[in-house]
Amino acid sequence: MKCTVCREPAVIDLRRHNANFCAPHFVKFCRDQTATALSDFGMLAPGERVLVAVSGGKDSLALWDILTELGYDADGLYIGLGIGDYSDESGRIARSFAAERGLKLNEIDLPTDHGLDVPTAAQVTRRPPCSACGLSKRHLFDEVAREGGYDAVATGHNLDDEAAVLFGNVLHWHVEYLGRQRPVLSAHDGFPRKIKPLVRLGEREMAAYCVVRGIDYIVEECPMAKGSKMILYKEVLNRLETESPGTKQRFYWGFLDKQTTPDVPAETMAEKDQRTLAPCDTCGQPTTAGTCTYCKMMAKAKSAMPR
Ligand code: Q46
Ligand code: ZN
Ligand code: ZN
Repeated sequence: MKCTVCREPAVIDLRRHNANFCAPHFVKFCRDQTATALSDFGMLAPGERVLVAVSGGKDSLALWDILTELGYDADGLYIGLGIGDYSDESGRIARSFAAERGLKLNEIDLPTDHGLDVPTAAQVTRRPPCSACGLSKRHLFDEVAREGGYDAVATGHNLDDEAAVLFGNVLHWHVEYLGRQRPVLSAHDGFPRKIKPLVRLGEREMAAYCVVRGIDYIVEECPMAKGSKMILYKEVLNRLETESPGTKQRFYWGFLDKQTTPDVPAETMAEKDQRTLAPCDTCGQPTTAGTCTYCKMMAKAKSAMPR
């Protein structure tokens, strides 16, 4: 197998692009795909500061690496969720990635800084763990981005993630979610812009990018993801992809091509109605209620916890 560009031995074949790449040309391919997404969707302007949501997994670390190599001023934010060994290990990996490259990693530890871990918050408020986790992460990314003056929050969602979400939204006809499923959501009323620069790259490519670049990442999935519908949707799409390479890309990119409204604001799902936004009485984040959903959940969880 030879590199399509230079004819040297290839390290990866990309069937959906009908191409093979050697290590240097594969790295260039990943950076070029990211740069295309950034410019096609107007995600970041030159000189803007971006906060990368770092989980310790392959996608977020590859994203941080690529944005830095493309010359962006990119800091990381790692949130310790208090999910046992998974959190200990992912935190260690995120810290050593940043230290080795001299990058700035902001850190919040939910148990230490907010008095509660995700499994406990979920249990005492009777929310599914991923709901309590997602709410906490969105809230804290918004808060750190606002306080740190970042122009955008970047997440490592890749083509496989977005195709699986789209598949689920179509299966259940979640029309409202379909309208908001975009690679960029513009800033709105104190909420930062949200961007997904990896939407042109698949999961396998991100794993290969980390291997080629010598990036250590946490391979295990979060234990709370077990049995999730997203894993099932990914398996279904992978089966289709094996039979017909390019299916995922056509499905998701075709959806983006057909979106007619140019932009929607990056308000959180909890703040999606049109009532007036005012600062949360507990944390100061914009909310339509007196107290934001995150502060309500935390207050409820703390009052329900055994002393
Ligand atoms: S970290 Fe959090 Fe995910 Fe774990 S608890 Fe669910 S949402 S699965 S990206
Ligand atoms: Zn090559
Ligand atoms: Zn609040």
